[in-house]
Amino acid sequence: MTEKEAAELAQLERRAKKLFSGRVEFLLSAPQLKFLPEPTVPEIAFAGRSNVGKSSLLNALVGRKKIARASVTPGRTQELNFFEVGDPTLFRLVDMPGYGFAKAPVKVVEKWKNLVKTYLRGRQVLVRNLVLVDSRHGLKDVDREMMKMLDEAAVGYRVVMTKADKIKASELEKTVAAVEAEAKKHVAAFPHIHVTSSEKGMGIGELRAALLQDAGV
Ligand SMILES: Nc1nc2c(ncn2[C@@H]2O[C@H](COP(=O)(O)OP(=O)(O)OP(=O)(O)O)[C@@H](O)[C@H]2O)c(=O)[nH]1
Ligand SMILES: [Mg+2]
Repeated sequence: MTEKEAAELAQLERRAKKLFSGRVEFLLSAPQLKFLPEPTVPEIAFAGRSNVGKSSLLNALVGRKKIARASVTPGRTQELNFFEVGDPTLFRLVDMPGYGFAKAPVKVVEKWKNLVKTYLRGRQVLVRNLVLVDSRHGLKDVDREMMKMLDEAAVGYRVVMTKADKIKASELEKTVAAVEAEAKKHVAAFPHIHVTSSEKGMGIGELRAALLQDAGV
């Protein structure tokens, strides 16, 4: 990276931090497609297995502890939750229910799955997805399934490793390399893997800057 590029990146990160720490407001919770908000601004959605840290990441990005509800019980988030960023609103962050294991009846999980699938495939203002992967576990088959679906939906996505504070640096390196190699095989996946810890703030500034660019602001 040249000095000029580094300076530009630093400036982008500052702008992103300012925007994410400014107006962020919960807009609505959509338990069904008919409750989706008007598609007026770009949207960035958070996907990932139950308990991977989607809600926590959203909270870390906006620097507030409880804007999205996080919990130790997998299956906490059960609807599509929309958060507006900027004043006036420049884009939205969408916290989604997790896939894979969830402490909920099969029928209910099936309903979330369809909601998420239809949203991901058909939402015109959806500009980017984040696929969150637990640093301790790496990619699981349900993640691969989701990535395949996103490839087909042709919406670009960033793979974001979460809970990096919970694993040794040497182990983390191995897992990231393996995820990176697999991501290369997915047409809609960005080659760069984001490594984050919502707990420690690791990788959050860089991800904010990337999302700002994704949203085109
Ligand atoms: N140590 C550590 N714990 C984390 C981190 N991110 C999330 N957690 C914890 O992981 C648990 C699940 O986090 P959530 O953010 O609720 O996960 P989620 O993906 O939104 O879960 P669902 O809504 O159930 O799909 C909570 O106990 C969080 O405190 C992290 O970066 N580090
Ligand atoms: Mg959640």
